[in-house]
Amino acid sequence: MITRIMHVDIDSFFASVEQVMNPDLKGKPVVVGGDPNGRGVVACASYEAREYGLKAGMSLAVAKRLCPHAIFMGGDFRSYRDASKVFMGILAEYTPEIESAGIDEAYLDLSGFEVLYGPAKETAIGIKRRINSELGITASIGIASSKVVAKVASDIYKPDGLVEVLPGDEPSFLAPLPVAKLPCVGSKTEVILKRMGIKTIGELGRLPLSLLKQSFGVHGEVMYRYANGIDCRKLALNSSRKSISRETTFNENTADRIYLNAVLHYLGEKVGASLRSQGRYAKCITIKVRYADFESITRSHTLRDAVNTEKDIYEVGRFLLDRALGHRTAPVRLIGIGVSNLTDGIQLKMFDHYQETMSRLIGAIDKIRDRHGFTTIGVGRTLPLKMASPVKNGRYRLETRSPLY
Ligand code: TTP
Ligand code: MG
Repeated sequence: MITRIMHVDIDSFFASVEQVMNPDLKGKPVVVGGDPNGRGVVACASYEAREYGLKAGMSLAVAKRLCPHAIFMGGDFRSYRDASKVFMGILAEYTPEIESAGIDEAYLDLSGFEVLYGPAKETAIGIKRRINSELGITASIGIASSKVVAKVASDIYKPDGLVEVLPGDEPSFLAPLPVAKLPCVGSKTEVILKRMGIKTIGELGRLPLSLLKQSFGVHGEVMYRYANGIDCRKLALNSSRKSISRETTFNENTADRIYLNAVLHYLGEKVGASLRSQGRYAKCITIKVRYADFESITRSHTLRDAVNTEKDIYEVGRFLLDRALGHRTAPVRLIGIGVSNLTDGIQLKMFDHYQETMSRLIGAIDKIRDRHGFTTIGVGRTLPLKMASPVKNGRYRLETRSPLY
């Protein structure tokens, strides 16, 4: 049986949803990320904005300089989540062999599918049409014999692209492309490779494995395999997100521990609510701190038992934050908290009335928040936020929320 993997990725997802919700924005440079006079970063730039050099991760201030007439907005995560559900629902109608790889992307395994349903490319055209008619946005699709090649293929003719790499053509397809197109090559690796004189994936694939291992450790081996189109990874079926996190960049750097704890607690509440809405629990809690000088640290702690209450998440987060900051009084630019190592349930300990009471209490809190807004109920620890941050749509308006990263 010939392996056929499809990678589907929506084009400029957040900005496209905004353009659908407000047709006046169609054809215009749109940036989702927040106030351009604030200190956040671009989460998504529409393709019209990309023509001016705007891209995800760029500071909003630079984005504004490059494209002063762009329309900047904070983002409406509920709508993005709803659009994502419709998108995943469409894909699920084609095959149950799906791995969701993020809010706007997924892999489908179509191996053996062609005999029943015709060529994979025809299926891809149908999927693109469905996404376009039901959501009003475009997606790009890559089809190949492995995940990595399908992912590269979906990316090279964005937006509205469709590329199929036929079996056996993988090395010649990859060879001329710049190394940065490989998902395992980040910006730092790209710089190192450039210094080594390596610009294309073909050149990378021809380097001796031993040299790559020596320079990049185990990662070097992955680079070697991917550059040669070798990727035996199976789809992680029905996997939803492997981690959930929230972070925020402050308007002004702060060293105020009480305020930092308040924000950490609030972000922990959001993470907990999201975890519970998926009926999941987490074993690993991670915090992230970025200082004013951009030095960033992350600290993690793995628990023996999985948790999902904000109290548990915050307590570990607070412990990690206290330990990370120590006696440092350096101002902080960003903090974040996340959970990973997720499970679908926990074993309730027998006669654990506390756990039972807590889960009932949290369930009631979730319902109140769903109905009346997130900020209607909270602990005293988040009071400093009540005083410092405006509330919009029942949520504190922190600077630059980043729901995914
Ligand atoms: P991507 O699929 O990486 O990007 P995209 O859909 O905006 O653009 P492309 O056409 O190149 O696929 O990410 C999906 C969404 O995830 C994106 O619209 C916004 C969000 N996101 C962030 O919040 N921060 C980030 O740094 C990135 C890369 C994405
Ligand atoms: Mg996308």
